[in-house]
Amino acid sequence: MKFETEKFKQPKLPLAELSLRSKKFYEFIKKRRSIREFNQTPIDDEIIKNAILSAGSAPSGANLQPWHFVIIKNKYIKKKIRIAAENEEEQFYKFKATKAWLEALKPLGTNKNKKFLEKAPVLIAIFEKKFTIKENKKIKNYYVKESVGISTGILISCLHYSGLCMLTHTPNPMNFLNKILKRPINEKPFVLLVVGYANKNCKTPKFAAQKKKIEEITTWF
Ligand code: IYR
Repeated sequence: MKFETEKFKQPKLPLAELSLRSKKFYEFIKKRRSIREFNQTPIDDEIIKNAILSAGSAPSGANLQPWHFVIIKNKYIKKKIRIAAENEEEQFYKFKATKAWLEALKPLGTNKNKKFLEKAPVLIAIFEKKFTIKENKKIKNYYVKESVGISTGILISCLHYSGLCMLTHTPNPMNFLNKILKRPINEKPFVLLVVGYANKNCKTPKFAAQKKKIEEITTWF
């Protein structure tokens, strides 16, 4: 099969400049923290749009782009989401979580209360599409989790670069999001991203800043 191609030209910069860029990027990205205390300052739609465009530029299996993003600013919908999420979280903390899991969560101080779902100015529900429905036909997507995971990482990076804070929230199960947000059955909630600005009294656990050393996470040949 013939397909069209276009010339790709790699931008060229001096090594010193490239090296400095990598260092600057690391200095910037390591400051990201997951937060749970937001204020109500609104977010410019332009920032959200650019972040979604960035996420949509991610690599994906066969370039099938198996993702959908729902942006929620409406306070009634946020309230519905909070109520449904807190119901699931109550079950989780009371019955579903193993002792070991609750122990691992202790330093985060989390519980079933999810006030941030109403307080934060924007929620972004990210959906993964196992298949796409086109003209009544099912088209299978490939490497869906990998693709949506990479896309979400780019989304988080762009929002952080735009001066915003986030929480990657994953109430379990999340299928209530399909119902509230009227999404079709071929879409499965991946992450509920809570986005906004940190409340002035916002605190983060010190332990969250402790990242593994490079020796612990790499093997070089
Ligand atoms: N979804 C629950 C529990 C929870 C699980 C993990 I893994 C976390 O890193 C944080 C929380 C909640 O949001 O409270």
